[in-house]
Order: sequence, then C-alpha cells, then structure tokens
Amino acid sequence: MFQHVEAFAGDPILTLNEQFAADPRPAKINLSIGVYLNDEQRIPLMGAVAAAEERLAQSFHPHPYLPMAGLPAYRAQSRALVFGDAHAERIATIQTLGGSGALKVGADFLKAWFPQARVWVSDPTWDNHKGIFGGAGFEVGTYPYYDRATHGVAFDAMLSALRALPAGDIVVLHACCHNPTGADLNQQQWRELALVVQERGLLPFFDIAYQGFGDGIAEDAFAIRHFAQLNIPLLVASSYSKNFAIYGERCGALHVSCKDAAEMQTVSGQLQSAVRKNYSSPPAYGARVIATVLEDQQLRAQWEAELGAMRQRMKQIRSELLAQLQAQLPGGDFDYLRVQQGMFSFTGLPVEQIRKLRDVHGVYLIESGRVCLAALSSAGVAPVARAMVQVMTV
Ligand code: PLP
Ligand code: TYF
Repeated sequence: MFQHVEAFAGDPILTLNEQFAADPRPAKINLSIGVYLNDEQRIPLMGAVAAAEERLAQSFHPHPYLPMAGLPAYRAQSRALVFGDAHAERIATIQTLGGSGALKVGADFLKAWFPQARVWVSDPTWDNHKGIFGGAGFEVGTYPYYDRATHGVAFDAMLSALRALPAGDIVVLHACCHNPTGADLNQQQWRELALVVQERGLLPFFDIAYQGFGDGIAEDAFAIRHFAQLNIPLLVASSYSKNFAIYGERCGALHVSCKDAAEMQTVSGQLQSAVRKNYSSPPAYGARVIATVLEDQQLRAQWEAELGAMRQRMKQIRSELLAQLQAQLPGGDFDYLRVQQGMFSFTGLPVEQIRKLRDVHGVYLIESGRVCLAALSSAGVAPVARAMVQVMTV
C-alpha cells in the first residue's frame, strides 16, 4: 500500500540536533536550534510560569473543549500584548498552536479568500515559511533582505522589489529579531515600508516569534502597531514559545486587523472555520498558564522582569563574544554581533568552516552560518571564540 511513499528528508535543524545529542564529546556546544538556554544550559522554567501553574494546580479545572477560537481571556491578552490598547474592536484574534499554527491557519484563511495572491518571504527566512505557505497551496517567492556587506537589511532593494508587486500579494515580514539573520528594519524604515505597502495595496503578514527579545515588548511590536495605526489591513502570527519558554505547550495567536467591527466578525468566523477543518479546537493548558500570568498584575510584572533579564543576557553574550573575537583576530569583521539582535546572528562563515567547527571543535551551527547566541553560556564564549578564530585562520 505505501510502497510509493517517498522518504522525508527531515528538517535540517532538527536533524542536526539529533546529531548533536549523539555526539560523545563532552565539550560539545549546540548553537544550532532556536531555543533560549540559561547559563546552566537548560531551558528555563520562568518563575511567573511556575507560579501560575501552581495556582492552576490548586484550583479545580476539568478538561472541557475550548471554543474553536480558544480561551477568551488568552485571546484578549494576546491581542493587547501585540497591539497595545488600540483598535480592539476591529481585530479578530484566535488562539493557535504556537506561531506555526497561526501561520498555518492564516495561510489557509488567505488561500480560501485570496486564491490568486502570491506570497513573498524575505531572502533568507525561517525555512518553514516556505513549507507552511507552500503547503497551503501558495506560490512562494522571495524579496531581497539581507545585505552581507553591512550585515543589515538591503532596504533599498527590498523596497524596490515590493514596489513591483501586484496589489493583493501577501508579504511576510519579521516584526523583530529576524530569523535567521538578526537584521531588523529601524523605525524610520518601517514607516517608509508602510507607505509602500499602503500605496501598492499589499497585504502584510507579520510574524512575531521573539517579542521582548529585541528592545522590549512594546518596542518589538512597533511595526505592527504603526501599520495598524495607518489602518493597513494586516495579519499577525504571534508566538509565546520563546518569551514564555513554553515551547512544547504550543501557544500562539493569529490576529487579523480589519476595517471595522462588522468585518472583524465575518473574518473571525472564517478563522474559526479554518480551525475547525484543521484540529477543531486548541489545547487548553498552556493558554490558561499564559492568561493567568498576563491578567495578574504581580505575575505579569514578574514575567516582564524575567523576560528583560533574558534579553540582557543575550546582549551580554553578544558583547563578550565580540570582545574575544576582536582580541584574537583584530582584522576580522565581527560587527554583525553588534548590529544584529535577538537570538540569532549571521556569521557569514562559509559552509566548510561551519563543518570544521562541528567536526573538529564540536561547535554546532546550522550550515547557513546562523548562530544561536541565546544558547551560548558565558563559560562557552571563550571556547567558541577560539574555535571560530581557528577555522577562520587555519
Ligand atoms: N516564526 C519564526 C520566525 C520562528 O523562528 C519560529 C520558530 O521558532 C516560529 C515562527 C514558530 O514558532 P512556534 O514554535 O511557536 O510554532
Ligand atoms: O529556527 C529555529 O531554530 C527555531 C526552532 O522545525 C525550530 O524556529 C526549528 C525547526 C523546526 C521547528 C522549530
């Protein structure tokens, strides 16, 4: 029956993680997968999350189905976290299975109602953007994004490409902490981009998987809030995987900013229809944990402080690694560590050097040259700097 089924090549990031797990060298360091580890090299259990779980454990919670759109308190809090207090009446929000689930439900919704549109993603982007939008039946193309020379955004090329698109095409934008490059637009560039999107009648789909990992919760949502302020119709896939360190509970949200309350109601119904046809209704536990934290003043303040500490730690690791690399290889160009932000940076190391890092030094990066700085401990900085300088000079 299944003879014709072709083998799945696997996800390159997850395959590399399996290889890392099987590597017997005790000094190995994994900077491949996008997961935040604390200085003890563990996924943290945030104090606010633990406290909310404790509360939930002490109250009686049977396990009914959630509505198709998810837990109401979670939806309201999720919308406010992304958009602030503005426009609540015209934003349709549903709970989703992580940011990936938001992208998938959003993609299905768009394919049903904008069947002719094409989807444009940044070059490069998170690989699964192509998987999810392609899987929903879209033709997926790329727009220029990363400038290897400046380690920043190739903004003029990006704008020209978007200016040439037909009205109604869908543009996927990383709101902050771009994966895989760490290169983000500044506020002035977002303002310019918003005008082009508005003039051309493009439909932006923001992906915000790292809110709070760049400059702050509100700062990282600047682009979304600015576009919404201009009444640009838009979608947002938001994820709590990283900023609540709640990866496996699959917590995210999909938001669609509409013209008015009536349009919001109609869109909301179609989002629920897309959920119904995928998995009927979302899981409850993680959503209850997050709603408990965000609704409670004290837990929320605790969460914001913990998130701030994670952000500071990533910045600290960046500057420590930069200092060591500059000291060991004064002519080298490591400025990318300074100008890029979030979990990732793009080292620009050629693939042979990435392989040498792994095979000779036990330092794992994915072959694009992306490094996950959020997984590096302070004790790991010196060996990683040494290994990088060695593969770059030998
Ligand atoms: N979007 C981007 C850019 C990501 O890097 C990720 C993954 O980490 C996701 C979406 C998916 O997030 P989640 O794990 O919540 O599905
Ligand atoms: O880019 C990353 O490393 C994260 C984590 O199939 C991830 O987004 C990687 C691969 C994958 C799911 C999550």
